Amino acid sequence: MKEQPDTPVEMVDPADLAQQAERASRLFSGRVEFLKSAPALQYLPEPEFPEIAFAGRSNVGKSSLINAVTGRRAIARASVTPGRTQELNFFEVGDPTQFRLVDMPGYGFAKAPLKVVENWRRLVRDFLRGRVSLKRTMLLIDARHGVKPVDIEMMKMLDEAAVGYRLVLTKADKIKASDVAEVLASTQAEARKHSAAFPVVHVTSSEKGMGIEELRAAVLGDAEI
Ligand SMILES: Nc1nc2c(ncn2[C@@H]2O[C@H](COP(=O)(O)OP(=O)(O)O)[C@@H](O)[C@H]2O)c(=O)[nH]1
Ligand SMILES: [Mg+2]
Repeated sequence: MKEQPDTPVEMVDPADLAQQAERASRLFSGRVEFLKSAPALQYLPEPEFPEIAFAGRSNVGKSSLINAVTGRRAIARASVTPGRTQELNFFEVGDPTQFRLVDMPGYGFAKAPLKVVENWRRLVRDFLRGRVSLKRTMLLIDARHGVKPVDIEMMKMLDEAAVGYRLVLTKADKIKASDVAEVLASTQAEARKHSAAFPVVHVTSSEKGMGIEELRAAVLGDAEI
């Protein structure tokens, strides 16, 4: 039997990938606009466009990555003030709108009251389960720490909701290349244990622009599925 490539990326023609990246960067250099914050499900915008969510522990580099992908200096941070961390923030891309980015509330913050954690879990789980327009989630993992038990909990929520997700290592500039290779291998090994996880893990640095173009192309591709 012919051996199957185990990664979707290997099946993509490099020329197509380059074209996709160019299209993505053109799209992101146009209209990107904050739409609204939803502190509870009843405040969600109508699910009229495809959505790509960004999730991860607080401080993992979520806002920085959204800013890097959209080529804005502070679009994600502008709407997320410290007291409003338990909200889903929606951004629109394209004119007319092509898709939305969703900045999900961070998790794993130290010493959070139980009630806050429970609210987070309910909001996130209900959103993942019920959001028909949600095409993909980018789950950010700090390259310095690798996948932690709280991240595995999040991965299980995504598996159970059958929401496909890509693992994205952040802050790769902060560690040596050999350590990046090691955390990439262990993260890929973890991804293989999860039904809804992509086998290919992205390596990024918002600070240095590493992996941003590829991620942009992936976001666009996922939004168009
Ligand atoms: N060196 C480096 N620092 C980063 C990178 N991404 C984020 N940071 C820093 O990590 C901290 C948390 O980033 P932020 O985007 O606010 O994380 P969030 O809480 O997940 O939204 C900030 O001090 C950022 O400047 C990166 O790629 N490289
Ligand atoms: Mg943030």
